[in-house]
Amino acid sequence: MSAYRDMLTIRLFEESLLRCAEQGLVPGAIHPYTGQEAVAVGVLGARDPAEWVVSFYRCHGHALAAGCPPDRVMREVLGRSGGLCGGKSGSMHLADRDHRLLGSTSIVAAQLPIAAGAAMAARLDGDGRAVLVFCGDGALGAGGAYETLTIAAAQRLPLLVVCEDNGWQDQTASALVRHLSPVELVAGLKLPYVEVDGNDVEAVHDAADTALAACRAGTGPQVVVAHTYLRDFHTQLGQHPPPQYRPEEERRRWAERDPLTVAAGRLTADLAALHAEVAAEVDALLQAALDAEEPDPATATTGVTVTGDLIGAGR
Ligand SMILES: Cc1ncc(C[n+]2csc(CCOP(=O)(O)OP(=O)(O)O)c2C)c(N)n1
Repeated sequence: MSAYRDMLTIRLFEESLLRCAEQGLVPGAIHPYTGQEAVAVGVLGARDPAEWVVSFYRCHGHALAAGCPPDRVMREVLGRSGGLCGGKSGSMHLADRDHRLLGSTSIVAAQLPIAAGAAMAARLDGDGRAVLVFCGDGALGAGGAYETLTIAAAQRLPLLVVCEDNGWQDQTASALVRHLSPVELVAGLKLPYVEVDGNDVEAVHDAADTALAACRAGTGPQVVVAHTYLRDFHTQLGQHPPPQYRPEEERRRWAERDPLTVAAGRLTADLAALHAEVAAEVDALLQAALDAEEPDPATATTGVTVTGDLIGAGR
């Protein structure tokens, strides 16, 4: 029930932000996480909260599932004071030291070497903790991903790579542009991996739990390839992309396996009441964010140092 609630919170959070984007209320672009909620909630449900997480531009769901306060995430995305990073980072660059969200990056695959560095620090600290990093399927085709995975394997770094294979890379179907699937790629690098139904939160949780245990035990990097689907479009810049971007039949097929539908099938609780409750919560935090001031321009060049005193502080 708690996983269902967490996924529902992310879904309604993202849908309200999409409506805001349509009204021009979101500075810059947002990359929705609708449809992929079971990956963040399943994986981060298996994490030790002391373990660092690194994300990418599709990061709102990861931040919420990592325990970042939803009101502060909402304010950050809307560029308001009180946001996770003072309202100065925006949608693609969420970071929160209190909840061990090391950062999120707009540069495809750049999160991987950052996470490997954190995993190196964890290994040197000998604290038995893993580092978790999320990426899309397209990111695994980037040169930096290959280099990171090679070094992580050679150094046996405690790194869990969660590849969210949603079948698309921006507005291009992955099948049209990739030579190897994520699984073929990591298998070729001789990395231990598991494939999982990324719309089944329990299956994702179990896969991540096992992979994290292996990372912590010192067997080196592990990869979870989660097959999932993005319900909305790659990014939302304040207008609807043309409908021909995603085949209607494909969208319908995946909608039948929506992560909320899959999880609901196992529950007997009154989900209508829960929906109303979560919707009211999300409405309230959206309103509070919209009512908040924009950051004071005098603070534009001040910030929080997210690294340095954080990683490897115990050494
Ligand atoms: C280095 C770099 N190249 C290109 C882009 C533009 N870009 C943003 S998202 C994206 C597609 C990435 O697809 P994938 O890794 O599958 O993740 P998804 O967006 O599907 O979650 C591209 C090419 C970028 N942000 N960074």
